[in-house]
Amino acid sequence: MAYQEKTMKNYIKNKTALITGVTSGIGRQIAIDLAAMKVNLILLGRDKKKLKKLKKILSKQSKREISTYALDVRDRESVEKTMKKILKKQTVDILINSAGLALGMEQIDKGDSDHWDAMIDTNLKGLLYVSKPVIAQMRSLGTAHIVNLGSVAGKTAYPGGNVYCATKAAVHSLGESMNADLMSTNIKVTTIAPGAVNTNFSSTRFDGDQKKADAVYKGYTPLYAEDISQAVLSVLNTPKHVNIQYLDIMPTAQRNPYLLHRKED
Ligand code: 8X3
Repeated sequence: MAYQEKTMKNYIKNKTALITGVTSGIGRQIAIDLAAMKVNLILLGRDKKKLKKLKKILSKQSKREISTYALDVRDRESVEKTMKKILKKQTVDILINSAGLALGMEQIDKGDSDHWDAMIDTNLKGLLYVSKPVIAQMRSLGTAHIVNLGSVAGKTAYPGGNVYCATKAAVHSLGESMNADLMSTNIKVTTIAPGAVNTNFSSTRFDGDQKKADAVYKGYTPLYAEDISQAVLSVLNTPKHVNIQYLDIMPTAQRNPYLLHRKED
């Protein structure tokens, strides 16, 4: 068939997206933007109050179905139970694995083992616990899309990044394996690998030390949650035959974790 010029189409209208980590940052923004694209939403997060508030905001602007589930993706048993409940009554066309965090920036021999567990359990094991039952259902749908939030940290490790970098490298690797395992289906898998994004990421990493967190984004324009969400939307809003498997997004001032151009004040 000859190439035809077409205007932008909404391929995801009326689809249903399940998003983890929606109570802040990138996950929250993706939920807001998908609601505007007329997508039904299943929102997962740890904080019941924040979930309730987000649902209220989104319900006002969207006539789509929105349900929320308070859930810690680290808790395998409750993930299994909750996912069973969700998948019994809804089909998930889009899965956004956004829940994740970094804790600490100590050298490898000084790292806090509890931090390590929390990062591995959330960023890696939590993603697996949620994805497994959703993918099983997606196979029966035939056509679906999974987006995993990776990081430039998963591509290029940096001092003090150690376990966080390792979990994100594992997410990148899982994305490749998911694509391989799902080769014979129309289920697409995308890894999004952002550089510095100004969310609560750094204040969480530095245990609420706002001075340290602000210093991470000083002297240049970082990315914002909106930038990542826009990229996720454009990756999702593609025809069935287009699978964008991997996307790096960096602030223009940052070319990799070591090359960051800061202006002095
Ligand atoms: C966040 C990017 O460079 O702070 O995943 O690790 S970085």
